[in-house]
Amino acid sequence: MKPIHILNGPNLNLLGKRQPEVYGHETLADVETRCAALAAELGVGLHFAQSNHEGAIVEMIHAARDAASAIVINPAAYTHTSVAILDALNAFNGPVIEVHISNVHKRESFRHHSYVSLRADGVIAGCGTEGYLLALRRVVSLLRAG
Ligand code: CA2
Repeated sequence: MKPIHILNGPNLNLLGKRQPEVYGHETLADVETRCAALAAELGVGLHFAQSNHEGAIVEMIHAARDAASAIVINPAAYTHTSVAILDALNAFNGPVIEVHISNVHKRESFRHHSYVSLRADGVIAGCGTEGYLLALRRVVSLLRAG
């Protein structure tokens, strides 16, 4: 099985450094460590990345077309704005799970709409950083079910 790509959008590099009341105390490096441990337990490869640039995320999704069996993505603010990320995901063939650390539906109304949800096979929101682990389990289960 090709690795699973976990992609993160803008400002998530600040995780654990600002707004802990919304996003918790873990850093993105902590999240990557936990995901890598779970991936090893599940016997799958993992590629974990973050960018603050929309075009770079589009290119990461293009790269995943050949290199990944599934995508877990937290597009951050681009969730609510980016047709380009939606179009890139529509050109990817495997499972896609969208993750949000916070419960976007409990927040401002502009966070209630997601372009990415038009493509995602599942959405996890409001489960904190554990959402990444739940998403990883879900894509492995979808891939194993064939
Ligand atoms: O809840 C999520 O995971 C979000 O995708 C996070 C985005 C936000 O725009 C989405 O509506 C929901 C924001 C990511 C910014 O992350 C920060 C983390 C710590 C400090 C500052 C920003």
